Amino acid sequence: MLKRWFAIPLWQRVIAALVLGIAVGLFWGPGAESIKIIGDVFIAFIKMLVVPLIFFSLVSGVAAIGDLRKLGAVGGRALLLFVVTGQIAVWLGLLLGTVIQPGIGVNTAGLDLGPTPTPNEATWRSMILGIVPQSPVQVMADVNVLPLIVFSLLIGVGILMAQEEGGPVQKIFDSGAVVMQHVTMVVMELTPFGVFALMAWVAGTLGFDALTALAKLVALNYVGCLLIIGIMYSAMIKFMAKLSPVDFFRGIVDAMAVSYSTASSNATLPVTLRCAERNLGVSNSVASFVVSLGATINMNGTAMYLGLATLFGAQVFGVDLTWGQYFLISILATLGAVGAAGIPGAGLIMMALVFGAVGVPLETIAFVAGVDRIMDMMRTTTNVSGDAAVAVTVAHMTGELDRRELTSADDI
Ligand code: DAS
Repeated sequence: MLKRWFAIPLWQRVIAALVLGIAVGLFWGPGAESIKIIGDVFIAFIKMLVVPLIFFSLVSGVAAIGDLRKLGAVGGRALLLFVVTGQIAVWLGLLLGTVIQPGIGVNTAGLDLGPTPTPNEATWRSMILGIVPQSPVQVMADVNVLPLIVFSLLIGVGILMAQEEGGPVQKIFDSGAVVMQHVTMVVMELTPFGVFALMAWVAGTLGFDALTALAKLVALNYVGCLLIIGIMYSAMIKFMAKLSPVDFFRGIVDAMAVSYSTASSNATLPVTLRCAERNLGVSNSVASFVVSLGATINMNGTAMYLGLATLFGAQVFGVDLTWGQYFLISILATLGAVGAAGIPGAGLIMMALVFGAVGVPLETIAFVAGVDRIMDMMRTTTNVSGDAAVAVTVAHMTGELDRRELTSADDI
């Protein structure tokens, strides 16, 4: 029985749990609240992953650069493109959430929200000081992601400066990152059960209004991702890499298919590397640096989603946001995307980081968790396409793009 269960791809089990959960919830009504605990346990396991995943994945990703000098021509251009595309993605998510307002109209009066996080009233001075991980262990204990990201990046750079590449310290982080990815895969096996319980709770206590709002969120997630892929990446490829977008997407179609089905940038990495090098003519050194680092820190689909989902949560639970908080969301969503590991559910994990800072109830995570996998598949496809787009662009800029390699139509 168990063998047959695990033989079914996880995403199909999640979709089945989603549909079943909605049906049971609509039939059962408010009584479905009694099984929400299953979903809360699932969310608690997801939150357990935040600190170790960020710490090991980021240190390992930075140390994998292998040589600080690489952070020059190739790294500098790649990081600049990562930041610029990430910011455009976040503000696209904020624009979609503001204009369409998917979370409006849900009656959450009856919901027990638990402790609503108080908005971050930090002053600029305390925010800047807050970025410094004065007590790394305390930062981890408090799940304070911003200084944790800074601490992780510094440890990675420290390994590079100590020329400790391949040394015991880097080996600990490399294997730690792999171990954490496997631990996450184990936790993700709980997804069908968590999704079933949470969707039954949402459907049973909040009814069709909530389901309609979730459908709008999923639709906007796809619209945002398709705009990033179809407009932002196509423009980058055409005007910066001087390449035909059709040739580009034809060259990475395998990576897009694998990323959509696995919802994991890390799992898709070997395919993305092969597409970049074999189909698009990116040199091995640029591809291995940009695509590998990108799989860890360049997640434009996730950044867009974190901006959109924060507004969704604020609208559902009636939290008014100021422009200053919009700006804070844009910073934290970008950092959340940087900190998110390339594994299924990373975006769901990072939502807590952004919500807590602007006073959006963390209950929003439970509310959207049921449909996260469907959205994650498209977010990951966007993330992976962005890694390939930056690799091709940087390769062109640094003379490391062999256009003879470019696959003609009949080679695919
Ligand atoms: N699944 C993540 C990835 O692999 C993206 C996300 O969760 O948003 O890129």
